[in-house]
Amino acid sequence: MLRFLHAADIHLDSPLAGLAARAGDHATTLVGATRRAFEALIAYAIEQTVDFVIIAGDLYDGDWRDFATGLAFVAGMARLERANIRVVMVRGNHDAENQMTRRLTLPPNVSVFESRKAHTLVFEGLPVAFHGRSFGNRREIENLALDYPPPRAGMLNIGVLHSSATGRPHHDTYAPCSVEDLVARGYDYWALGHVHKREVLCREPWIVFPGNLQGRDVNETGAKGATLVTVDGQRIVAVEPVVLDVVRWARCAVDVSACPDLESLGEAVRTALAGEVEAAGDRTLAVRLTLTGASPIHRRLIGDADSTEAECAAAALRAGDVWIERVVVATTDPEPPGPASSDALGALIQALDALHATPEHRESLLKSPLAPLLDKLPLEIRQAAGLAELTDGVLAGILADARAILLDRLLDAPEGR
Ligand SMILES: [Mn+2]
Repeated sequence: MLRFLHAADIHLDSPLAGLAARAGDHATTLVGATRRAFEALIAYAIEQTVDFVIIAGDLYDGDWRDFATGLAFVAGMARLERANIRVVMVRGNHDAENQMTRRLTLPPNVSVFESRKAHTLVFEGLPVAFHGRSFGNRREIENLALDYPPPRAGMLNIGVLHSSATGRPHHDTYAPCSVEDLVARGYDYWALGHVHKREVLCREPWIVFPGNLQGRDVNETGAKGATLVTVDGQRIVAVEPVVLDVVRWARCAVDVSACPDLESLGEAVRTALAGEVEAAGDRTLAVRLTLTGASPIHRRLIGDADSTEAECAAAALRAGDVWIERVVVATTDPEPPGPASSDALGALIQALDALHATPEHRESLLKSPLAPLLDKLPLEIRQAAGLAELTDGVLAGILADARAILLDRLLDAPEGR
């Protein structure tokens, strides 16, 4: 019996997205999440006494700021060396050879594939042939799989490759290849990396993306970890996910239409989070919270965003070890005041409606002041806020929010709020 762990996309020491000052007590946990998940991988490998570990690229997130990240990796590798566990790895787009200016000597149990050409590694006493090739450049657009060496007879053949395969949403195309290209090499197992969501592309032979070790933003929800493979002779008998993340990302939508005030809304949020907290076990849960439904306090929720966020954060703290990454208020007004509700108010609402209904007004809003303001924002902030492109729908959303804020100030705000 032989057992190995297949991991990829560790992105060691990369910060989790959406971190802000308001992370408060959670900041340290969130900042250190990828490092702690890596340590969990090492601990698991030792505890399970696996024969070797494969890292299929993007071990690092990019060039190190200092040597601390590289030293953390060496520390993990040294622990595996003492446990007689071998490590075989390729570099991916994030840690391509030309991306990294700093170097550290790795312990002898660690082998990194060269980037010049696909080649085969074999080790004494291990009936396994590893075939692989690292990324030399960040942008590797060739189909690297085509040049992988033929399988070795009488051995378990494993291909290690960082690749977008046939293409996956939200992932740049690197070293693209088809499932057929991989099957045609005649290997027993393809240890892929790059795609952050776990996926088994094929079972005969096994072609596996283990997903990343630790989710890094709200698009990487659910359990994360590595894949444990069991081999009997030359036959793979089990391929199982192993959960190793220390922070779990989730999206949670809460219908707050039955909540007449912030207090009851907090209670609804706390209840809604209970299931996610349970699923996350003893990990920190990072949540994108979306409030939905026709809410009697819709205008208040938008008009006093600070109170809304703080109330949700308070509810989250009561639910467990939960950090709210963002609160999205997607509620609607159950009784929107009409244009005829009162003279002055009616005129204001008519003016607001006209802003969107009239093409000239829409045009002028888009040209200024919105577009120049948005141009000043970095693209990633615009994307995070859903403002990457200033479409008609986006403009309608901004105007609806502006309307709610104005009406909240005029109609609902108590003195001095
Ligand atoms: Mn990656």
